Amino acid sequence: MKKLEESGLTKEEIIQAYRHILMGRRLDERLWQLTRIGKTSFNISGQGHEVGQVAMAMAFQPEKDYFLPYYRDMTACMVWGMTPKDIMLGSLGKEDDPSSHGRQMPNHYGSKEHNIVSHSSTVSTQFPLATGVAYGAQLKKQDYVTLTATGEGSANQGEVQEAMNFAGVKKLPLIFVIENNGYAISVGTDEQYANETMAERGPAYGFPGKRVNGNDFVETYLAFKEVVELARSGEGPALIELMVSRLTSHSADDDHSVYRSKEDIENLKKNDGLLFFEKQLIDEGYLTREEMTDIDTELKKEINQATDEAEEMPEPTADSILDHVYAEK
Ligand SMILES: Cc1ncc(C[n+]2csc(CCOP(=O)(O)OP(=O)(O)O)c2C)c(N)n1
Ligand SMILES: [Mg+2]
Repeated sequence: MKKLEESGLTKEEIIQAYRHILMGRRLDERLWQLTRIGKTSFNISGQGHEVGQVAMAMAFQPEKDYFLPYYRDMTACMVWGMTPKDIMLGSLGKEDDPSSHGRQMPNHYGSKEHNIVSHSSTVSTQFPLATGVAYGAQLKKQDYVTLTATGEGSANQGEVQEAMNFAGVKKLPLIFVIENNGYAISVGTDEQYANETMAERGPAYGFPGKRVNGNDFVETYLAFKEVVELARSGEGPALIELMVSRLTSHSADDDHSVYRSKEDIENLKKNDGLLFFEKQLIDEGYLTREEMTDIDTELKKEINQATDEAEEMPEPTADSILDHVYAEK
């Protein structure tokens, strides 16, 4: 693991990164609970992706850069500016949900205010949309960079190849991310692709591709920082393959014990990036265990408040069903 000081980030920024990572975990745990008691319809979890997502998102400038996420990117969306209450409003399908005003399934993140473009349930359709957003920067001579992500199974969809090819041809300021957690629902990587790595598809389309350990905060942050700077200075796109773990079942409607052995599931806990990051923070003198406990308590309070406030908000009314669906003239 690279040392935290090698990131070039300040102590405050590293502690902020930890708050984001822990918020991602705790909020997801809450969303999971809400499905179990019947208050929400669904949850798909980013547990095991949080460290990589925070390191990734911190390499961008969310106030101007665009993000076209996929359903596991809740933690990255919060670095981009969404709040736990925004997320909760989406999961509960409320009228004030910034993602879709309650029209979409939970976990389909979007925020006009924060340059986060909502996505379809059809996996990877955000890839060609992202080429359009990035092409816009080029045509309008603006210096924003676009980020889009998907899973390693979804990366085999046809439109992913079309998007990467177009981005390579046009040298778009676009960073493609494949969050490789080893599974597409119940299907392991052996049955998903025959390449050695997903990263090697970057050079096939004429731009860099790099595989990084998404549990190594600094390795991930520096890898993104490098390609974001290149993209912003007109050097074109890059592909990052983020190696992460899916610590939970695919979704709240799945039970991974059906296709993962007990031993594999036990081993997942030993590969939890949150625990690595906490150990690193202690070993390298950034936080004590007591300070972490205090942060955890604070975040849980914030989540309780977000849950209570979101629950009290109104549902969309039946007569507004077509609002926010079609563009107004
Ligand atoms: C085009 C399309 N095919 C199938 C599905 C159903 N589906 C949703 S998620 C998923 C698995 C995706 O796996 P991966 O890309 O590895 O992402 P992960 O869920 O592991 O993060 C599938 C098959 C879908 N939504 N869209
Ligand atoms: Mg996967």
